[in-house]
Amino acid sequence: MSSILVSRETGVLTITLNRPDKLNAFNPEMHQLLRQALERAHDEDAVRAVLLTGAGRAFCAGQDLSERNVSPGAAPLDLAISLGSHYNPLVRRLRELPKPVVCAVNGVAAGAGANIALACDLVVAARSASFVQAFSKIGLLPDSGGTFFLPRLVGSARAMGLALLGEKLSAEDAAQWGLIWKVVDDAQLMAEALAISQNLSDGPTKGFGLIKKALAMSATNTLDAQLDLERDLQRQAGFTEDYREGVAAFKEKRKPAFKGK
Ligand code: LHQ
Repeated sequence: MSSILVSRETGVLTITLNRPDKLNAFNPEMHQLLRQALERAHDEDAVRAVLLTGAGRAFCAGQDLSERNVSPGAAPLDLAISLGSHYNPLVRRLRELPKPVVCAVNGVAAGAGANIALACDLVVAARSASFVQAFSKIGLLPDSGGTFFLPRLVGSARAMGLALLGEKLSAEDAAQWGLIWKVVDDAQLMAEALAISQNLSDGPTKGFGLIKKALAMSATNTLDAQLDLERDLQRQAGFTEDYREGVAAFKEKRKPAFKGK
C-alpha cells in the first residue's frame, strides 16, 4: 500500500497521508511521494485546488520516531539534514503553490504534522481532532514553520504556551483561538472539506494564487511595501480572463464561470 494516496475529482486533487498504523508519521518515502503529488498539483492545469488529509485515526504524528536510532548511546544525528531536504521544501511547496490548499485534519496532528497542517491555506478539523506541538517533549523546538505560523496565528503568549508545554489543543479551542478556519462534526469532515475545495476549484485560480502571495508577503512587509505589492498584483489580476468574467457575471446577475485563466 502506498504511503500517499492521490486522486482527482474534477478540479480537486485529494492527497491522503496513508501510514495509518504509524499515525501517518513521515518517513523518506512518504516525503518523496508527497513531493511528487504536490508537483503534479502545481503542473496540471486541471488541478485547481488541493485537499490534504490523513487515513485512519490521525492526521499526522510528525517525523516517524521509530525510523532512526536515537538513544543515549547512539551517535548524534544532524536533524538539519532532514529539515533541509524534506520538511522545509514541503512547507515552501505548500505556501508557494499558486492554488488553494485545504487541509482536513481528521485526528491528531502532532509535531511537524501539526505545522504542515498550519502551512495549508484553510484548515478544517474534525471535532475529535487535536493539535500538539510535541517537539518540546523530546527536547526539540517547533519546526516546519511552527515558530513562524504560531505567533502570527494565535499571538506570542499562546504560541509560547503551546511550544513550551506541548499539550494537546482541541480542535474546538484551535478554532476559537484562530489557529484554524473551522471545526465540524467528525461525520461531516470530508464532505465539508471537499465542498470547500470544490468551491475553490471552481474559482478564479490565478486570483487565488495572487491572494496567497499577497498575504504571505504581508507577514514581513511594511504598509508602504504592501500597498505597492497590492498595486502590482492587482495589475496581474486585472489582466486575467476570470476578472473579466467575474465582472460580466456580476452585471448580468448570473453565476460566474471561471476558467482559472
Ligand atoms: C509513532 C509516532 C511517531 C513513530 C505515534 N513516530 N510512531 C523533524 C526533523 C527531524 C527529526 C525530528 O523531527 C522533526 C519533526 C517532528 O515531527 S518532531 C516530533 C515528532 N512527533 C512526536 O513527537 C509525536 C509523538 N507522538 C505523540 O506524541 C502521540 O503518539 C500522539 C499525540 C501523536 C498521539 O497520542 P495517542 O493518541 O495517545 O497515541 P499513542 O501515543 O498511543 O500512539 C499510537 C501508536 O503510534 C504508538 O505505537 P504503539 O506500537 O505503542 O501502538 C506510538 O508509538 C505510535 N506513534 N507517534 N511520531
